[in-house]
Amino acid sequence: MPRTILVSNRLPVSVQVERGVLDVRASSGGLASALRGVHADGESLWVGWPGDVSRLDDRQRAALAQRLTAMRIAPVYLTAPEISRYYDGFSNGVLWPLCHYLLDTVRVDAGRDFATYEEVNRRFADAVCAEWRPGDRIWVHDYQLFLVPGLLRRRLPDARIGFFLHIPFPSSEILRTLPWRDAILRGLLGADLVGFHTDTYAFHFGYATAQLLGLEPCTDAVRYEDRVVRFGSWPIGIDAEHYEALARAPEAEATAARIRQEAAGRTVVLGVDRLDYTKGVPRRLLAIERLLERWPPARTRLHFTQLAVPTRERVDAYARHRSEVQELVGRIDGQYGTATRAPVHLMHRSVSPRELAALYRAADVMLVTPLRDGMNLVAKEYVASRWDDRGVLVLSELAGAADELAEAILVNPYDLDGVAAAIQRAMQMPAEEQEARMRLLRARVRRGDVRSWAQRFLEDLAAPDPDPAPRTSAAARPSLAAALADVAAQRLLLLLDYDGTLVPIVAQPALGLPDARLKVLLRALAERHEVHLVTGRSRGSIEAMLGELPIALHAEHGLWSREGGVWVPEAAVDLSWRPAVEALLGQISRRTQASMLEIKDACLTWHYRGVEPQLARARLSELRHRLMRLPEHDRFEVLAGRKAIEIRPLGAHKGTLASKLATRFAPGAIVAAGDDTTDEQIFAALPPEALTIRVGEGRTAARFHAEDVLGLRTELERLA
Ligand code: GDG
Repeated sequence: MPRTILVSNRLPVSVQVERGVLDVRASSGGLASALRGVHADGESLWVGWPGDVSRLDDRQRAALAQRLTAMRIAPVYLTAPEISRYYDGFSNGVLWPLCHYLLDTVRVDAGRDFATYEEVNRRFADAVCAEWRPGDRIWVHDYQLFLVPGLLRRRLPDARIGFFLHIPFPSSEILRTLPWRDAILRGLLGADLVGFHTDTYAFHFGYATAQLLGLEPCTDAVRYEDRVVRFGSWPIGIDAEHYEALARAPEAEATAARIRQEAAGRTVVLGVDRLDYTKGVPRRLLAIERLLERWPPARTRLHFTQLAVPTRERVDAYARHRSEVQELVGRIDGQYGTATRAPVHLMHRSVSPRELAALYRAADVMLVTPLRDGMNLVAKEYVASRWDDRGVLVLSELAGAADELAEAILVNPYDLDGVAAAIQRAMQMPAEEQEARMRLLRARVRRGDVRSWAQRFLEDLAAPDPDPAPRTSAAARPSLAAALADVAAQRLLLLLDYDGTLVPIVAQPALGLPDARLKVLLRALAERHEVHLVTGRSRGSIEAMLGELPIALHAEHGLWSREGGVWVPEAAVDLSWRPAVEALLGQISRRTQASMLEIKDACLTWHYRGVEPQLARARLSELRHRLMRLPEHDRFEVLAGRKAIEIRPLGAHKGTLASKLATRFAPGAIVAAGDDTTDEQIFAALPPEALTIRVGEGRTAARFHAEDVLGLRTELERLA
């Protein structure tokens, strides 16, 4: 039976040794509780790190292994140095602050940490591969495991892989500062479905694939290699019923009453956060200070409790953060406290779920003001606990939860005056308004609870691809080496594209020069075979680079051929459309930074490789639209290439040339290689027996694949 394999850094349990006794405890935290339901309900297996087991002896380890197996858990054990580099160093020292837009906090020079991050991600992938059976779905979680989907895809090409990110996916302008950004994006693109909390994060991801990898994403999918990767938002929820039940329990009522009594008629204001610098506690305290300063009644009416749960204390930034918070609390209480009362109370510890529910029940005003937060479950837990429809939520607009919880008082956490004013407004909000807002909030939190979140993601993961590409696993593909070895003894017709096929694509076409080894290869091939270079470049450009070699050159997709030493035009071509098209392209090119218009003898090519992706898309659609409206529109053809669009005479393409040349050779003695749509016209024009080779991934009519330029060149060396 197919299963769901859950993969996350932390497991739903964590292992400790207390006075030599093995202790396996349920671990807390949003992710573990969110997935616990999936694991309990269905056929599933959970792969993750159980915590530090270095102090266990062999007997305890065996006992632990047995207990984990019984819980359907496959542990990935990590050493202390691994934890320090992969978890503290790279995950929490680099990725965490980066994704929360705190560039100054990102560790400097984390190369070694990244190497360990890669290594540990590989170990997680190994553990999944060891367990995976055909039909199993894999669901990988969070930023500690960004590379896992990509690593899995290489080894399990046919597996269904989902990924969910629990923290914000930053704007691509932030992501681009990360030296390992490409690896992270390619890792994610190994998945079939990539999920985020909000549409904004999903948009950032799509945009980053365009800006940083040059892909062409649509709103919710992007083609990568030979697959479609879907992405979108699946906002996580909480177990709303459970929180409501906790808050309804008489015990919680009693504790809440005690808290209110201690506040002695003051307004109970609450903050609940892991003591993490992204949660905005210092600024929240400054806003409270501002309120006490500006609105004197607050000095006798406000009772603020901040529960600050210890977290990641081994990371330097967290220790500094803790002292900053403690100092601020001291300063405010020093200034505004009396002999018997302090306006701010700091609880630096964790509390039981029951106690937490009681705190939520007691709070008249809840402050959730992170500087950035993927979602923020505390906001939802507060709402779910308020079955009496009372209380006011003040929520940062920079938390993912703000997209759903619009009836909260939304604030910009960087605006101290704004936050102070919002707290005052919350403290003064009439009961009817509280009720109206809270009722809507509660309905929404209950509807989007954690079960429906997991169910919807897993259903979407199982759904068939919208536009399936034929999937051939690498192993099932026919071997190019063997096919070439079979024909090597004959005299062959070689039709070779240039850019992207014999040399890598570079930013500027003028820089795509042939290296000495390529020239040696082409010369050697020409001694035994008939070599034709078929390019979209102009005559002048290709001749300057390869004119000295004894091979035939074809420029502008075959409009010009040089088989002896002189260029011959294909046939009389109608160029009456050129002036109008050139004027239009010139106009668009001038308005578009980093684009370039290439003017050849017959064709015009507009290159937009470096153009800002959204602008490029808009300009392309404008261009296509205006081209179609030209009176000359039936005299030219428009062809989309790689980050370039080409306008050329009707009917002149590489395919026309290929079929003409092919008549001179037996079908089995033709070898053609290319990397983009213009080369597909060659593949389509040749007889089915020809050895057609696509360089790189992508939809193709070619029979064989070469991984990249170097891969193809190595294969061609067999023929020389
Ligand atoms: C990440 C993302 C996203 C806290 N203190 C105690 C305690 N908690 C519980 C809360 C809540 C959870 O921990 C914290 O969840 P958050 O969502 O607020 O924040 P992160 O831990 O940063 O979680 C976040 C989440 O993943 C899920 O995708 O929402 O944006 O950063 O459930 O109640 N629980 C108990 N005692 C405490 O002292 N029992």
